[in-house]
Amino acid sequence: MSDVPAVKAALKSQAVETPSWAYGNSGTRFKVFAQPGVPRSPQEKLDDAAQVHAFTGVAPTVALHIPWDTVEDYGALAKYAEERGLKLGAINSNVFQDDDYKLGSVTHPDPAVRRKALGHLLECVDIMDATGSRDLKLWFSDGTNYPGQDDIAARQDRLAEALSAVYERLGEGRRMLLEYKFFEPAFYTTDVPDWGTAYAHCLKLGPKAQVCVDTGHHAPGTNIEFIVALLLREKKLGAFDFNSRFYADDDLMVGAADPFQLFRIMYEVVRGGGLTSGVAFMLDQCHNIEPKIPAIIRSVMNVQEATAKALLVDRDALAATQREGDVLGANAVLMDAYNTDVRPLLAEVREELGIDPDPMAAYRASGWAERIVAERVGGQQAGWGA
Ligand code: PSV
Ligand code: MN
Repeated sequence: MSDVPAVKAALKSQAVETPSWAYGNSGTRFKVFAQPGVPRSPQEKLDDAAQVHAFTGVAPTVALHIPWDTVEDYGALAKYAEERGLKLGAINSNVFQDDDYKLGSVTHPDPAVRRKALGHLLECVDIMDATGSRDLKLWFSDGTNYPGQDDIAARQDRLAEALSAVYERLGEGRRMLLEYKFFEPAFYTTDVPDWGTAYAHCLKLGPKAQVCVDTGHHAPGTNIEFIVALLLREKKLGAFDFNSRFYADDDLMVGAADPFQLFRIMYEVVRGGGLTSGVAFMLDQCHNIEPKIPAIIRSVMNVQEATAKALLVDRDALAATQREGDVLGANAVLMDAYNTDVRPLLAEVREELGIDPDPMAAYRASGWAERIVAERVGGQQAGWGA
């Protein structure tokens, strides 16, 4: 698409969902560095998310993580979000932080633990009903550390049973997104390690079940854009958890480690109709050493830049060179788009949206960072498990 008004319209309609947990403290297993001004409640996380939306114009929803964002009244939280121009997004379940889950959650050998895990997932569906969230995101840390520890195939049966119970409970217009990750915390087998496993379960479940591609959850060198193209073709790409990585699940800012990979992914999204088919573009990141709100603003901008470049690919020229078997010509068409400086175009898009063309500078000048440091004194800062 090189029709500039159409490119701009597509960029204005793209929405990037930010994760509540990225506003809280995070770290590695070695150290969590607390930052001043970090939210102490789900409401304060929404206050920060509202800033990201105000300065980017394209981040209107916030994903919740249960129990990290547990509140008494989810309807009231949704209203709180709405008053700030936001909506609550995907509900992320958590069946990995309880002592009972040492040997697994929905695939645990003990049916009592499986029941408990399923209970949590169903509670997350109740929460979706209260918040109006469309998506339930399921990530399972389930797996084993040693050969022989458990029956690999039996664990798949247990997984299928739990997924089907959740599927049955999903309301009209709701979706479940099954996320895969090849290892960690399990080191020998993981019960949903790859897109193929996630796809196989989603296919059996039905149209409300789709795959979530977390860009940090693959072995090094994996061709993620191929996975994206294939899942889109099969109508099974439900969402992205965007982040970037140098080594494993680093959860760094999307587009920071490998902007070219992000462009290649976004090209397949554009090519496969994923910009308009309901694919959720979510961030799943941890800002361990950098200030969180500007890091999230930067991440949203990185997604927009990759999307803009993908939209600028001259699809007709690409198709012609591909038909002719012109290997270098085809590659050049793609690289021309990638090498375009789209920042002026995005600045125009922002001006047309009525926001500052430079979100980073505008946020810096807003005084919000200083205000939260001054005001958020005392109480317990949010973080993993809080
Ligand atoms: C697992 O590593 C994961 O990517 C899942 O999406 C979790 O919900 C999230 O991280 C927690 O940060
Ligand atoms: Mn994720």
